[in-house]
Amino acid sequence: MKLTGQLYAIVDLGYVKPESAVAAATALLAGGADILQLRAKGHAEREIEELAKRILPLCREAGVPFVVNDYPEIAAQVGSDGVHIGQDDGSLAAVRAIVGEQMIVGRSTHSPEQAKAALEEGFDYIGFGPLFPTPTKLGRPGIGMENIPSVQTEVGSKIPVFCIGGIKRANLPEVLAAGASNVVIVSDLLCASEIAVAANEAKHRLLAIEAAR
Ligand code: TZP
Ligand code: MG
Repeated sequence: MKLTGQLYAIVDLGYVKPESAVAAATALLAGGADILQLRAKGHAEREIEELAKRILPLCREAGVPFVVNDYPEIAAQVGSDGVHIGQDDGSLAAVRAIVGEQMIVGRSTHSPEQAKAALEEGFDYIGFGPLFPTPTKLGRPGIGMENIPSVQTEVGSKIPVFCIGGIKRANLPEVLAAGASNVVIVSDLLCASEIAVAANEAKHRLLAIEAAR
């Protein structure tokens, strides 16, 4: 499965209770998320695996790639389309040894140097950020938007670059004007009163801005 589309949404158990995770996934998909990730920091692996097994068929039905954050073993076990790892989560080769050659493997990057290194190592896509400080990723400073154009040119011409961190429906115009084309939006969607409506607004805003370029 290939990663296409501009809106990468995350079911993050920092915002959604485990018992609401499937409903949140359903709503994000209904709203038009192009990629869906399950992110569950500090939860038991068994619980994450159970949720992943329930969310995977929803993504399959929607034709949307499903990505598991942080746990290559769980990704391999449930047969997700992708796995996402951070800077401290080891090499691509170590992940490939667990998930095989077919799975999409993404890397979080926090600087242009890390972005280029991830491309050279062979990752299938990157997250680039946090652009702005965000409660979803506490303790990480915002890196700003000034390096988006160079990362788009040098990395984004080869693999998808998803800008992340503090991105909301309201600031999509400025983030895309700064050069981004694909984004991850977490709290702005999950904290909305209607997750599906919020995701749909984000999706349409992205498509409209892209179409007007
Ligand atoms: N990695 C960098 S910023 C971030 C992650 C997982 C969180 C983004 O969440 P939000 O709520 O969209 O700022
Ligand atoms: Mg991680």
